[in-house]
Amino acid sequence: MTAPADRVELAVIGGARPAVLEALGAEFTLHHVGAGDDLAAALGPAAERIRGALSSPMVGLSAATMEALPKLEIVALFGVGLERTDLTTAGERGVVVTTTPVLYEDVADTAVVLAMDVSRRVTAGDRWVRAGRWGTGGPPASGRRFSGKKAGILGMGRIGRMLAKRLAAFDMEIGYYDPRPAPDVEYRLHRTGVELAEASDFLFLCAAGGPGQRDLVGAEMLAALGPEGVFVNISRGWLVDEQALVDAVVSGTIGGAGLDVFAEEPHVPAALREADNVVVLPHIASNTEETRQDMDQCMIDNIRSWFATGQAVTPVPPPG
Ligand code: 8YV
Repeated sequence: MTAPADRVELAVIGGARPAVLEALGAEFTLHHVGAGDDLAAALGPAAERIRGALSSPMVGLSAATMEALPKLEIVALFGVGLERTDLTTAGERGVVVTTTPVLYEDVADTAVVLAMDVSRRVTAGDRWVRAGRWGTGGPPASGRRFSGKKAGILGMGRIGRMLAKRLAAFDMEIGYYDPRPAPDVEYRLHRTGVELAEASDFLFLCAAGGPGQRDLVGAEMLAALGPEGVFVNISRGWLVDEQALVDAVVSGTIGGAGLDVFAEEPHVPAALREADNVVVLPHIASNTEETRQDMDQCMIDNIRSWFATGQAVTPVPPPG
């Protein structure tokens, strides 16, 4: 496709929602490339003209991708995760990275939904009814109470804080662990994640993915959570030792797990799919119509604003 000479050209890497493509497609020339594509080969000579890129946290923009786009000025991500976008290279090249910080409430809601679902056996009960088991034998298995229990939050960032507010409304006693303690919250700070898990009935992983971060939650922490404990992950799958989690739910080392994210999405280990004490979701914590529309608009506003005024709306500060 030849682009009108006066239009700014953008690369859409790994797709974008129709509303974003429609709004930005009316003002900019869009070049679509796949998430794993070699950009120089996929874009050809257009690579030299690309001034903006649209991507998502799970795809991101590596240093090599940025090198392939010499005129790149802005990367607009559809989401808040930064672990697959090289902020150091972006900073060095003067590339602005923007996110869509409009999704935290929905993610915090999803953490509550998952914790309640596992403990009160909502999805398990649904499966039981659909299987025609009601009235054909004994009663369904009992769940465990949610209200008034002890909640542990790993990572007291924006999502952690919103989750804590919600859990407080369920009369829960709230503790947290964060390597950077939050002086503005009144919840009890524990010295380690294991100590937090030991003191918790529900353990929520809310930490940011972070470059190089892996396996923050492992066998020791899960053992500390104990056979009545429920583990919830709305953060990133690779922050959990997934094999240790499989072992813990299958052996009854923990009571159950509610998981929105997995180490190698979209792969969900069969043992997690099959376990009756596990609820699995397809990474939808922020996926409500309202939030998706706000995310669309945020992405559109960032691109428009940057090319109209030289200022982005929700830029990420460069590291350091
Ligand atoms: C996804 C997320 O971005 O914001 C993030 O980092 O993981 C999610 O909100 C969203 O599902 C679109 O890919």
